[in-house]
Amino acid sequence: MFASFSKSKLILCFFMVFIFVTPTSAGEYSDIAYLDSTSTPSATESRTTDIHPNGNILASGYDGYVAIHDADTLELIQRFEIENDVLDVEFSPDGSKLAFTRSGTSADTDTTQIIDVDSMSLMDKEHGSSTQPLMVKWSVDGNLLAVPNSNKGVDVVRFSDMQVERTLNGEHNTRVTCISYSTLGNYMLTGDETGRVVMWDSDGNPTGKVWAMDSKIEECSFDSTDERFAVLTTEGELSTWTFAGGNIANISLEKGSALHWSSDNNLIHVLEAGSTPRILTVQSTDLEKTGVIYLAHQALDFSLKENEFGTREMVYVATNTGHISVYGAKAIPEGYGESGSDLDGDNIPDSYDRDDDGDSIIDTLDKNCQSVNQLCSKSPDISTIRSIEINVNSTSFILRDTFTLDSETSSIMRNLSRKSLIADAQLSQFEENLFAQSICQNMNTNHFISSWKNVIQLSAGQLVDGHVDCEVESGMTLVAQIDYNTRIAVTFVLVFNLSEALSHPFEFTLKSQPTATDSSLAQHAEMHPIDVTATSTKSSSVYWSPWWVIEGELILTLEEEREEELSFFGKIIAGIIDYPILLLPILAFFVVGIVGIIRRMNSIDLDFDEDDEDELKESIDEEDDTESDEENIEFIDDKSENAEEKSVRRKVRRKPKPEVEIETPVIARRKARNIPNVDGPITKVKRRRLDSGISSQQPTAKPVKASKRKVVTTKKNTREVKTRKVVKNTEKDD
Ligand SMILES: [Ca+2]
Ligand SMILES: [Ca+2]
Ligand SMILES: [Ca+2]
Repeated sequence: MFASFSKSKLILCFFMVFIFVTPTSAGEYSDIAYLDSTSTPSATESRTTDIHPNGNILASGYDGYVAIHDADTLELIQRFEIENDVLDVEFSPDGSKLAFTRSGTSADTDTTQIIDVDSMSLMDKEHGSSTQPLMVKWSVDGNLLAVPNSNKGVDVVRFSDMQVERTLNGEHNTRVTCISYSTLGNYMLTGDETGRVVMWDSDGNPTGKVWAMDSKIEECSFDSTDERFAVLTTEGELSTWTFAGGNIANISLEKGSALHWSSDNNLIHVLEAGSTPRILTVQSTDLEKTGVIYLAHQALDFSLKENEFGTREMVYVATNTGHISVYGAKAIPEGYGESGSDLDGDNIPDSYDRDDDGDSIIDTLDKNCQSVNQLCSKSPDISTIRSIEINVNSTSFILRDTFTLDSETSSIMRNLSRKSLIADAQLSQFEENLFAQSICQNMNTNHFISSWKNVIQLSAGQLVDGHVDCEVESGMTLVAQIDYNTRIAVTFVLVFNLSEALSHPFEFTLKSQPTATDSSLAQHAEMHPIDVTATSTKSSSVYWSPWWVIEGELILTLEEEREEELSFFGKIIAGIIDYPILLLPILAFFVVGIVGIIRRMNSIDLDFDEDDEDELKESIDEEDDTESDEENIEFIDDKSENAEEKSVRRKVRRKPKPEVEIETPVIARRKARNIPNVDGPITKVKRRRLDSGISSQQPTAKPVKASKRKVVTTKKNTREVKTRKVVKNTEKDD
């Protein structure tokens, strides 16, 4: 079961050795993690998978296709169109043939067929059955094939002419759901839907050994020495038995799906379905758990490849999608460590690097640049490079470490997750949570926590404890199935306690940029450069981006922010801006005032009309008087008009006083609002600063460990400076 050893495989082996000598007691995590997925055009509902005995090629079955992929590069070698759903694929013991079963059609009941592996062609060897044969098993010599028949038994078919050699009938009352040949070829096990397991001799006669399990048998399998066998039920009961029939060990899992013995019989790998799908590795003697891979997708079947130490090296999982997802140790990327200009500082020279500027847009698709003179692949998009947001409060130091996956990986991740819990095209919040959870469960969180703890140096006190959570920042839910561009951003939320209470100015140094932890999904993302933001509950934000590896350590100082004393009028304005509702009583007051004035004016007009009448009456009475008297009357009229105007103006001027009285309480409330304001993410963005004095420290094309200490202050600047910085990088690099 060993693949031929390419250079990258040798490196991979080196990694595996490293993993074995690393103690695994530091918390539960997976030694291998998600690597990649196969793709088979038009195929959906991957249901079954098997690996070639030499480990080089992988077979998988879908709704109407059998696909053969290279087990290492995952490239599609051949795709066979099949009339109906493929139920099982199984390589012959010598690897020269691939048998598969499929659902029949009304026109064609030939449900077991053979592919010649050497010529990659479908042979005309067929065996018909009027039932749905869920599985096919080769005898150890490769001369016979066992498939369930329609009589609730098994047909043993000769490969040579595909005719039935013998039948194993009469022992099961329900459909046969598992078949196993003993490795020495003499015995067979069959299991059925009600949980009954039967052992048969080489002539196809029942041995009289029968076992009853609690639910449908998903898998029954002899070890390679015929001393023991293991049985897994759909309800998750895993049990091991002696050949004679005695029970050895039992464990209960959530749901059972598939199992494989390790080639040395020391381990059993079990696919546990259910709400937290995972592949468990247990000791075969006591079923004690020794390893686990958490899956963020459905898992119907799996196959695996062992390395020379007998440990699973690669695991291939049928996900009920168009993909087989592959788990393994990530090989060192091509070109890693070679000399040459390396813009992002990930140790992969630009000539090899798929993403020179580390913004998760691969070079060939990178259109992010500010001017035509720039090379877009060397001008990082600040919003998608790795970002860290540090927030310090009185007792804790919280670091949000966000990485963005490239669009291809993101799209596959969404496809895998779409049906992980609910079989529909929508990605639910629960499915997103399962995805985030599996990231944290698979990674070595202790390594991750210490990777940051080791590079953060506080000027006073230290970081203690440490806890990490995984969250999906964006790109999972509400993304259309046909969207192949939206990228998934994942955040590790790291919370440390402070050994000393926070005091300002709070200075700390980021000594270097931690890389991705083993088995972490972050291994698939660009880790440099980094967009850095830091703030405390009482400081404004400090911002530095992009922080290039070559810039060396970064010193950040959080100064306590003192609120500028606002003028009396300023406070009133601020109060109204903060609480616009306060305008209502003021407006109401104005309205009431204006209405009052209008009413008052009307009443004055009435008074004057009466006065005029009286005066007119008097003037008629005194008609006999001299003409000069008439002039007097006119004079009196003029005076009364003036008096009216004056009285109106006075009333208006009196208004402003109550207006000020209303606004006064606003000032007090404004103060109470201040503290959360400092913390708010929106404010933080507005206040992002960059020290222009430091921005002149440009990375050179060749990475040199900078020993210069850089201090980031809260000196105000604009994002334009940052842009200019990027431009310079590009120019210098060019
Ligand atoms: Ca690089
Ligand atoms: Ca890169
Ligand atoms: Ca890029």
